[in-house]
Amino acid sequence: MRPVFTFPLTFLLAACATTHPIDPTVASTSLADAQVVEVELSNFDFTPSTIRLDADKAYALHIVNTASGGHDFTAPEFFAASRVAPEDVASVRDGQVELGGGQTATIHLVPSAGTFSLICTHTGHALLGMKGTIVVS
Ligand SMILES: [Cu+2]
Repeated sequence: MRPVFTFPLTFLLAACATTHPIDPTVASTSLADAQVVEVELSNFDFTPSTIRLDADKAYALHIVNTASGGHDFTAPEFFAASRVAPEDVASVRDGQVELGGGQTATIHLVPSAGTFSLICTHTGHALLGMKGTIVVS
């Protein structure tokens, strides 16, 4: 008897290929020359609280949590409007980069123009001032 899993396996591979596309625009952008922008997360601030970027330019967003507790960098509209490098897509979940105490993350991306809100969604942190704005022009 022929293996019955041949068709489903082929289908699964095809599904993976279509749900995990590689953006040719990001790949062709010289991310090696990306400008490093550092954003510090602390109790209870983003520094700087207003992040200014140029549209269609490559950046390495270096997010540093200097606190001993966890914080997140949540900007779903910003990430949705940006082309995030394929290798960094997994670090951004639902527009959010979660960082435990002392952790860092670097997200390579090319932003699009707009003004986007930035917030830490940990309970009470935004009320204590942990919010900001990302301005891309
Ligand atoms: Cu926080």
